[in-house]
Amino acid sequence: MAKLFLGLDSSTQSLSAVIIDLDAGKVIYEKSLNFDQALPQFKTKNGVLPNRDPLVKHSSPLLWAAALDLLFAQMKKDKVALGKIIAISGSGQQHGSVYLTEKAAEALANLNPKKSLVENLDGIFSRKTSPIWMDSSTAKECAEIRKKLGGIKFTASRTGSDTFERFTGPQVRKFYKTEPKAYEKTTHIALVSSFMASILAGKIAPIDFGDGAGMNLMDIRKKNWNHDAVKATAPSLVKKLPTLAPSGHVVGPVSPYFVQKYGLNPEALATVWTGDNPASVIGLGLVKPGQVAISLGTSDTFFGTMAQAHTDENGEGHVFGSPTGDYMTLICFKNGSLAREKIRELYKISDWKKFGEHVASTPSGNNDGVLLPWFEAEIVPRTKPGIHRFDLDEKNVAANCRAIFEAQMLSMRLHSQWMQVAPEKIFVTGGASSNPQLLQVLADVMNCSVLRIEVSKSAALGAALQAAHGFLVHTGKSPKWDKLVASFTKPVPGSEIHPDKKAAKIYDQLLEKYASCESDVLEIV
Ligand code: XUL
Repeated sequence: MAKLFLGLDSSTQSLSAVIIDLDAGKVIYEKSLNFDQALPQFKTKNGVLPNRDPLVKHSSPLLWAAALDLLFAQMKKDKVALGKIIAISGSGQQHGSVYLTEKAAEALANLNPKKSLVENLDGIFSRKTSPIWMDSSTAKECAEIRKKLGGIKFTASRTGSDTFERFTGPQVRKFYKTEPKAYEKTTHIALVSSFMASILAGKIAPIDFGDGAGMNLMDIRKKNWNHDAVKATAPSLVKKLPTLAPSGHVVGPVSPYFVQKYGLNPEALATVWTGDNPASVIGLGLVKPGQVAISLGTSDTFFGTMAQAHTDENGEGHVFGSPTGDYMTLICFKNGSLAREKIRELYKISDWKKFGEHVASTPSGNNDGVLLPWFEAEIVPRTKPGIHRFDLDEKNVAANCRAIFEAQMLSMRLHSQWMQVAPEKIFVTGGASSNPQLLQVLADVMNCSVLRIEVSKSAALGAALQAAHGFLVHTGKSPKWDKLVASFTKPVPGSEIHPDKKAAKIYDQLLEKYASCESDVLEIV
């Protein structure tokens, strides 16, 4: 019998499902359900509830529950062999938090299949809405917690990251300060991931080491709740937090609700979920320390797997637990395609092919020209918007095309050094990864071969693989992650680009100039 595993990804705008047949090494089903379109009664826009304060971004936990019902109904309608699913895991948008009362455990244990999940769960929340990762209303709380923990370096070295406005701890602190009564009534605080896992398991599920690291509450090395961080956040908090566990760990059989309503096997296992980024790391095949992926999207993201928890003393990058038991880093550069598109517009370049031709027509190192392309306020390095040129003629179209991408890659190299990881190969994904001229610059700056991967729904795929891994461990096997992911995460054939050794030397030197330009500008602004 085919061994099927279901991975779900509850992201900002949608809930997705990926089902894999493990022995066949194939994805057999994929589906996504867009929240705004499928559930308009919740009145979200791009998955977010309207709010007068632009810094406040909340969503509704009942929306996520309703989406789970709808997606299972859709799978049933699509005649998916739900009875053959052996284990389910998932991933959630990171940092978002759900606040439950003492009624929650009982409601979860007694889900009535004659009613919807919304009807079953309405009334278990001490806070109707959930702050999500897009929220940036907790600057004050971040400063308060960071101060109590001894500053950026100590906060990062204990919890994996400096305090960030979207991280759960500062959000919990704000809730405690602004709604103390509702905070007191809260018996359980869940993440999006552990909330969804709790519904499937019919009991309060643990938080995993991947998503737990996005809270500013977990000790990144010991993988338990950090006493000082918890104390700095809110009173009586430790009682409200669930246990921590490895992702994919079996919570129990799925709730009878899903068996009776949708035909899941009563022996199917519900496992611990993780965050969408840790799940993507698996879905992209980064299961060995030293493996790195760069996603060239709206923002550019640098993901890497590492064996030791090195943290960033400047507090720009994050360290989370990886579902493999190693660590992963996430460094997010806000001015990704956003900035590349601005240059394209500015110089009236018709398309990306032409942009690539401009890059190829200029020499590596751009005759020492450097551009700092912060069209938007940047996260890494933290700075205000500003465009700065050094030895670079503003009127030279081709040189500016090369300069922006060289700067972005040099910045990635510079700001990922704290990881102490020398990648053997870099996997690239995202829109701009189809541009060979840009990939050559990437390979040369990093002095490393580059391979393209095209995985859609990498988080849900990672979650399905996590379900398979969790099941195998549960049944006494010792599955190897690299074997498990191999047939699901193959790079695009023939896409490997090797670094040009001469160009790589030029970039070793340009990196020094880039770093000094950056620090000069950061001192002034
Ligand atoms: C990561 C982060 C986002 C969300 C998106 O720190 O905030 O990537 O996980 O869902």
